[in-house]
Amino acid sequence: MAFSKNFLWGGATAANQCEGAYREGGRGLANVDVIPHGDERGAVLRGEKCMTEIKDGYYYPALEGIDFYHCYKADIKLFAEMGFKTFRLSIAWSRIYPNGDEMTPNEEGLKFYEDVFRECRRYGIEPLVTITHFDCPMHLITEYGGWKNRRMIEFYKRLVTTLFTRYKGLVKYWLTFNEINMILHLPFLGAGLLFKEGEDREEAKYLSAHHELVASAWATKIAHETDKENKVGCMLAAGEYYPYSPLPEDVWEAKKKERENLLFIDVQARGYYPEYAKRKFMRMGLDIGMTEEDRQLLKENTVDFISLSYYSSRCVTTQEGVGESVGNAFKGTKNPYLKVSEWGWQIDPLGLRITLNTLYDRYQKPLFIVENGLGARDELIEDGQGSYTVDDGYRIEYLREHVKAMKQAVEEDGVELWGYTPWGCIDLVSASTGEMSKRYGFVYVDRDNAGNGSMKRYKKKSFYWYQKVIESNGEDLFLEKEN
Ligand code: BGP
Repeated sequence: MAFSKNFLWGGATAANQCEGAYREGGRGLANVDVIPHGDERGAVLRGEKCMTEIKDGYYYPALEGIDFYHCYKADIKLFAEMGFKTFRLSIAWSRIYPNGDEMTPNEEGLKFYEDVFRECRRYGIEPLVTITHFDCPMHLITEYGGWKNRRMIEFYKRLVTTLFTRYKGLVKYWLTFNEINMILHLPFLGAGLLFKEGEDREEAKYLSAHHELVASAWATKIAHETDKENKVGCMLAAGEYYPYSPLPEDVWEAKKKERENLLFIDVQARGYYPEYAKRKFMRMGLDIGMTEEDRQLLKENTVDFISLSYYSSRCVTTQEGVGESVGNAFKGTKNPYLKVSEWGWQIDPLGLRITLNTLYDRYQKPLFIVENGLGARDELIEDGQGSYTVDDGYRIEYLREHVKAMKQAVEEDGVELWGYTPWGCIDLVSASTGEMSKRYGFVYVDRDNAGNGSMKRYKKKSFYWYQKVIESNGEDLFLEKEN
């Protein structure tokens, strides 16, 4: 058997894309609330268009999400029925500290997550908690400038201390920042950054990244001090960079791009900035404000494991006239050998094996795939038993090929992998487009791009497929009918 008996099969979500109830339970406004669906979404995500409040004339899908806030019991029951061993979810910072800089937390917010964790435990599901999955209280952005400000470290420390203390014994697996490298691509979403005309954006992003890296090391330290059972991971938007051709310039370009991402994990897993990063900052004339305390802290508090999202490999070239590809906010060169999803994201299962090997070779720490999946348009059809379903063979195929690749990485290459939580195990709002129609789930949610629908949940064909995968611990990747 490839996977250990403790392998953590499950699914992943994030507060901002599923909870909704943005004004309930004393919750404060956050960056993720004010990102509209539609043409201006990209500019808002990148911090180019300033949006700090809810405005008339826009539709903001996160405000209601899929109403997980009220439906969590029924949703977790469905996850349990699939056999989940773990469930990845995130904390909305502004439920715990509505403004972010208060001295005392909001009990109603704390209670909500406590109830969710207890519900998971009732079914033997281990919660896997992302402390911040893109969200930042709006007050911290308008008052302090988001992560550009070093004071964010202090607010984050307060948040994590509250969480680790309150959920001691209930939560063991923690991720400090979702896709920490996203700050370079979608800085308003990733770190609450807004830019002024003429501001040096590169500088602002790397300065903010340093603050997040220090905050992440604090979280690791505090987590271990609070409970030695705690396991803390970093989280990378991963995907190997391929050179488009064997032209040495293309190979060098791929290496540079790879380092742009790995820089974050180099610091979080090895405990220091690599030489190439120091030179880069020197060339930029950037002082990230590293103190002796920071240096020590980073060194002594590296993560226990490395988690990653993987949707596709990436490709780059220095040559002109080669087609472009899109995907998870990372623009690149079109790889002519790969098929693409309906949203143009390239599909490359072997790339997952390659990516896992790169990360394991480099860091020698356990890995955890906490996002993977296919965003596709689904059609709800009658199931012949008075209800509805989706015949999503395309999703099963995508996932099956990726599970095979991860199995090979474990079995043949010896990569230590703790678990697998496909993204959006229940349909939720897309981060990049704000659409509901870009669905990843095993469970269909009746909701459309304009916010219409009953919010009812229906099991897709992939629900039964995944149930079988988990039951057989990854040995049986086919539904009966397909054999
Ligand atoms: C990752 C994010 C998720 C998720 C996923 C899929 O970058 O961590 O929050 O949304 O990508 O992307 P999308 O929703 O844009 O299809």
